[in-house]
Amino acid sequence: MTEYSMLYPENTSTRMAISLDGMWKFAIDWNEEGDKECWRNGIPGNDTIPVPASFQDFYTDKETREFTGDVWYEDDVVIPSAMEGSRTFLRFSAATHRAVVYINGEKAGEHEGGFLPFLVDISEKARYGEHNRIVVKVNNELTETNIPCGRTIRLENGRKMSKPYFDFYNYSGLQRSVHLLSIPRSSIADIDLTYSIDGSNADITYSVRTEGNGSIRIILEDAEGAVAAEAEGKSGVLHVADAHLWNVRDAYLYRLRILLSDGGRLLDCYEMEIGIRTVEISGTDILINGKSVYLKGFGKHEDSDIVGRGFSIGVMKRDFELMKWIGANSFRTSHYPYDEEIYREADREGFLIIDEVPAVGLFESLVNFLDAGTGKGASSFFAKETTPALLKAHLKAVDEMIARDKNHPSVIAWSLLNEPESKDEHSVPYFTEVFAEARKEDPQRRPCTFAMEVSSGPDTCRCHHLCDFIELNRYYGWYIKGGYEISDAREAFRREMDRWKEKNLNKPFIFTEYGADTVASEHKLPSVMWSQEYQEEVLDMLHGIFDSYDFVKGEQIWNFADFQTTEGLMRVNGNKKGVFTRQRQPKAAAYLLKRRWESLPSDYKG
Ligand code: GCB
Repeated sequence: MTEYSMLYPENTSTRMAISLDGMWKFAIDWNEEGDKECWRNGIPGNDTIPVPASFQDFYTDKETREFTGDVWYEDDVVIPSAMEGSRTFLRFSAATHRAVVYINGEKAGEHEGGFLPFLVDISEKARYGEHNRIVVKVNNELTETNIPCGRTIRLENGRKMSKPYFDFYNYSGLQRSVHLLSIPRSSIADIDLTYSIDGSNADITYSVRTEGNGSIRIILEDAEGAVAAEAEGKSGVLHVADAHLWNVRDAYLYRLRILLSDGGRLLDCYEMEIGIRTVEISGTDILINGKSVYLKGFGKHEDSDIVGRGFSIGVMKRDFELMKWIGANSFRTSHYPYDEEIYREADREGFLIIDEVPAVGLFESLVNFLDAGTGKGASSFFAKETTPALLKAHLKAVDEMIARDKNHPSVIAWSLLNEPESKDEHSVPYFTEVFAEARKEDPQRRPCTFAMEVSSGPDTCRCHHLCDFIELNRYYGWYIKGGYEISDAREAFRREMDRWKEKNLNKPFIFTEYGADTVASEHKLPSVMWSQEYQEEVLDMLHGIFDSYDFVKGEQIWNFADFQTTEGLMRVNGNKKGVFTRQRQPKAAAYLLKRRWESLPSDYKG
């Protein structure tokens, strides 16, 4: 449970949510003097920058793009007099990776963890009906005590540099929306929902957490606005006759209205859209509303030209249109929880989400994603001095992610780590705590899992017993035996899969990564690695293997689109495993996937 309410910022009859998105003042703290020079009272210079956005890709000099340290944002906000008397908050949908928030020169709050929201209570410090100076210090340094993991080094010229242990650019800043919130003193803080379906009827069991006084009434309205069920009390059951279920690529949303009143006086009202559906693992099946589903889709990134990892509503729309066009039904929020708007859109479009916490880079290697497969590097990432602090940050992110996302019908599972060290005995207690936390926090007890890289194999991984289904990231035909050796890649892959089969885990397997880097300009007949032809050959080879094991219940290719990474020998201005280019145009493989996914039934192998 988080210390503050994670409810999405809605305007209702009792609440105000005012967007502070737009141009903010911006300054980079080149000389690490911002604290000493009291920038909290006002930042120097007159540069301005859009919020939300990553700061990196607007500027034309490399020093700015690669800047590691503190960047400062400032906004002048008139806080309406009408907000006085209620509780007033600043809500940051994310600040990457840590932030300190000041109002009128006074510290109001701080938060660590770059991909989840936090509230800062400014009720007492705000000047109502007047101008207020909001200053935010955002720090983007990577450490081994926070997720995602990495290091910060110092170059000989004194500049700091980020060394991510992961394969995406360390974009940062205020990358998601900021809101000014006004919430009544007695208010609705949270709600838990669980579903059970019985024939054509459904029961929604609910439990509301409130602050202050009042009693609860709860009303469920169907998509036409007709009342479908009602109940009273902080916890109870809504009986829905002839329930219209939320289904894969066939969404149906009800509106839930929660009213907090005191003797007939309305104190607070909160509204949200929900979908009635169940999620369950049974043997090797993933069941949605009791029916088997085969996952088709992507590992994605929030990544696009110019705004970097900044949320772009236009890019979001395009991505969903492309996912519909290609016949996908799901995606993983690799490697961090995405902007809340993306989950709301998935709720509306009926996409299934594997929601991933930002636990990536938990492997002793500077280039984790490349060295991992070779087994290079020490094998005790979880037996370091930093481990207790890392675990604390990890558990906090799990709590915040589940608190934020638990009521989205689209979210069907929690992915609790990406490609961690899992062969070492020290992984076991660490993973056990993370899994226990997720299971404790989620009222719907969704399946929990983690994505395994190739050295976490059938005979080496010590943690897969914790998973409700298995996520495999496999690059046979690329990192393993690429090019003309692809026939050996196939044999090696088959041997691995046969070993998994022999283990008879009786759990579904999902391929959460597979693919090949492909430069959109390259065509070659016969193929070579990096050409569009080769991407198709790899996919054909891998799909053939997926199809021959009944317990494989899904394929999410890496990656939806080309994306930015740190520069280096293995990356051509970013990772090119996209099925679409970074500008969201199809490579040849997109047509291959479209043919395949449109022809596979939704309950394939069910
Ligand atoms: C992986 C990582 C992902 C990388 C990908 C790659 O295993 O999970 O973050 O981008 O491989 O392309 O190497």
